[in-house]
Amino acid sequence: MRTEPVPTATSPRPGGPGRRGRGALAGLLACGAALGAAELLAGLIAGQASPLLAVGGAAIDATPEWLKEFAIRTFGERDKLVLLTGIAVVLAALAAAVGLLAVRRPRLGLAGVAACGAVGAAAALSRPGAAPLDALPSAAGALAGAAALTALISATRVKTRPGVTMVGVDRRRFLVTGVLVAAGAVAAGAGGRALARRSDVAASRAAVRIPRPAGAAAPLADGAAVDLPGLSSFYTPNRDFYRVDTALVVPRIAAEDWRLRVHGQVRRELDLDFRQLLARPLIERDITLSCVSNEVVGRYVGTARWVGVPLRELLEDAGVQPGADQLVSRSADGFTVGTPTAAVLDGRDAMLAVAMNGEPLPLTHGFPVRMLVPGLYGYVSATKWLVDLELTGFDDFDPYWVRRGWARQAPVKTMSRIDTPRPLRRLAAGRVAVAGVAWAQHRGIRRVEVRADGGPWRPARLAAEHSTDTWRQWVWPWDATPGRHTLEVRATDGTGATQPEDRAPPFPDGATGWHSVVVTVA
Ligand SMILES: Nc1nc2c(c(=O)[nH]1)N[C@H]1C(S)=C(S)[C@@H](COP(=O)(O)O)O[C@H]1N2
Ligand SMILES: [Mo]
Repeated sequence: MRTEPVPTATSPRPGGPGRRGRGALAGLLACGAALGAAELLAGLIAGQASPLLAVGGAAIDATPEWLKEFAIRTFGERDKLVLLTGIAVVLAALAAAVGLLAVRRPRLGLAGVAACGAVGAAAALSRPGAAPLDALPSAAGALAGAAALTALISATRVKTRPGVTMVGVDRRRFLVTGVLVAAGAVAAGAGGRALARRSDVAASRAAVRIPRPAGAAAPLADGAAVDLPGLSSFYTPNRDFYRVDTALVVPRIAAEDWRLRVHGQVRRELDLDFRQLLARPLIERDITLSCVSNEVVGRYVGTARWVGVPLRELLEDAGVQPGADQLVSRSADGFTVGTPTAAVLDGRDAMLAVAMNGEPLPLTHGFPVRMLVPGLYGYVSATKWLVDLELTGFDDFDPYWVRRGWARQAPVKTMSRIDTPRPLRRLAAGRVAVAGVAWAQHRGIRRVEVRADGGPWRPARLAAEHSTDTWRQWVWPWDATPGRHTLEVRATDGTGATQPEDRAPPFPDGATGWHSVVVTVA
């Protein structure tokens, strides 16, 4: 390409504003080229996460507890989008800085690119189950970034001809190079993502047939499910079921590729595939699952009909050795959970679930296999994308959240919630159905009481008890009089213990306190 110095007022001096702006732009474009090349390589060596997602995953694991709590509280289920946006902003600032540096000191600019590549490679290699090959996308990205940066920076360099003293930026060449780099980056990135989706787990899931459970769920008793506008339905549809996990990208494991290892302090190691798992007698159970991060007002709770393999029978086949008081379960993405072995063996319906509300587990809820132990918060019982069970001791291993200060033992705390009326609602005077749900999995709910304006507690009408492992809906008919009113609810569990009034945050073993709602009656 012919290069022509362009003497103009807007790009007058070497290193002037025109060059600096182009330097920053060159950095951003080179960063795009690097990411595009990295995505392409990540897609080619199928199954490996891109450096960008590896950095994101490492950032999630390294986030201090207070920040994580703040993020969950502030952004809810959008926390991952916020994290990715944050990474993009930091990366863009870094890229612009490298570009600016490269204008004056090209070698230092290239060193900056190499450093970014090294960070990407280190993050990729630090991910659970990483192989040396996982450094490749970062290396390819760094090479592409360096090449793009060199080409773009040389286009910002001043050209002089003998006898000509004009100085300036070679705009045309910069523009053409920039467009080529951007187009290449987008094409490579899109190609990489398409390749990554090639191994389609959705097809595997669609092909799964869950055999009829030998132990069908008890039919729903009359009056166990109340249908009332504003009240949570007894079964939570899968699309509405809360999702809480540390996975930036949902692990994608085809049922055909799934294997489970049961090992550690056992008499006999087990190794089974999905077909062998489904060949075991299945049970079908209605179980309410709740998250320790659920605030008093929270929605991180839901009830589903699950089908799975009784975990106790599996562990009995393996032969648990005395002293193995902790069952450590591992997810395909390296996440770990520690469950008291005693809780799994005490006769409750602990299971390896394969179906949720009549379909194979949704990918986001752990396809193909997840664990469930009624009565325990999710982080100590409900491992999704389960691939490994190890019998060990509580003294021998700290799982993911325990390492971050959460309690080792975390039975669900008794909780109740007013679903309707919604807070700050304006209501008409007269009969109002106050209604909600209460849960104390595996102990059951014996009583729910409601009061208005700190008056006497009144018993709510409870839906029939379906199982102690599920929540109970409740309704309280209230004669609303004009004015502003505070409604409060509290539940008493099957042991007779009443939900305490003291407000405590979720950390370290679950929130406590009464839910209250303020409404205005006209
Ligand atoms: N692999 C994996 N499993 C996991 C988690 C996780 O981060 N990774 N989070 C646990 C937590 S804290 C909860 S509350 C439940 C939530 O399950 P759900 O997303 O299906 O509602 O999953 C548990 N299982
Ligand atoms: Mo959780």
